[in-house]
Amino acid sequence: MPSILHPVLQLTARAQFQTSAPTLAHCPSDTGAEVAFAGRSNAGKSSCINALARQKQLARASKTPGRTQLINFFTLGDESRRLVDLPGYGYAKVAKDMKREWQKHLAFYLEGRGSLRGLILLMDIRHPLTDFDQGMLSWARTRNLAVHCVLTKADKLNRGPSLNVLHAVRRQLQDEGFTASAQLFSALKMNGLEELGDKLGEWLDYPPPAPLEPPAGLPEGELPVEAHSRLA
Ligand SMILES: Nc1nc2c(ncn2[C@@H]2O[C@H](COP(=O)(O)OP(=O)(O)OP(=O)(O)O)[C@@H](O)[C@H]2O)c(=O)[nH]1
Ligand SMILES: [Mg+2]
Repeated sequence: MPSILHPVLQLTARAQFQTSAPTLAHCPSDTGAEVAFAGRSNAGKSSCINALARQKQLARASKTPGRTQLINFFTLGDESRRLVDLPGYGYAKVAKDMKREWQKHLAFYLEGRGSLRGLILLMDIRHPLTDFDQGMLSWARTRNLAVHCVLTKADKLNRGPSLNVLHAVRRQLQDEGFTASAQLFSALKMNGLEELGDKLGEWLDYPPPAPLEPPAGLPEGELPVEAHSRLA
C-alpha cells in the first residue's frame, strides 16, 4: 500500500466529480491546471482515477467498453487543479457516426484546452503501443504536450514479464523519438500510485513551492544592504 503521506496522493484523495462535458464548449473554465487520462476503451482510465481518488465509483469503471462517452472533470481540493477522464478511443462496436462525433470533440478538447498540462496515456500491459496509442503520441508531440505512459493491469502478468514489457515500451518510445516516460500500474493491487503521483505533482505544480523565507534576523520585506547595492 502506498504511503498516505505522499502529498499528491493526499490531494487526489480529495477528488470530487465536477461536471461531464459533451463538447469543449461545455467544459469548465479553462484556468488553473489539469491532467487528462486518455487511452483505448477498456484500458483502465476510470479505474486509475478511482484508485487515485481512493473511491470505488467516482469515475465509472465498467466491464462494457465504451462506457465513458463524455469528458469528465474531477476537481482536486479546489477548482484550480483537475483530473480529466476522456472517452476511450478505438472501441469497434460503437456506431461509426457516434465514434466520429467523439473523436471530433476529443480533438477539440486536446487542441483547445489551455489549462491542459499533460496527458496520461493508459495502455493495457498486454496490448501496449497500439496504432491508436502511437497516433496519440505523435499528435501530442506536434502540440508539444507532455505524455506519461501508464501500463495498466500489471497484475495480469508476473513481475519479470511486466518489467520486460516496461523496458520494451521505453525502448520503443526512445527509438521512435518520443520523450514520453512510462511506468507499471495496477488499480487492482494499488501499485504504481506513488510514481504516478510524482508525475501529476510535476504537472499540477503540487505541492506549491514554499514561499522564500527572509534571512534570519531580518524584518520581512527588507533586503540586506549588500543586496540593495547589487540590485542598484
Ligand atoms: N485486473 C485488473 N483489471 C483492471 C484494472 N484496471 C481496470 N481493470 C478492469 O478493466 C475494465 C475496464 O476498466 P475501466 O477503468 O472502465 O476502463 P476505461 O479505460 O475507463 O474504459 P472506457 O471508459 O470504456 O474507455 C474493468 O472491468 C476494470 O475492472 C487493473 O489494474 N487490474
Ligand atoms: Mg472509463
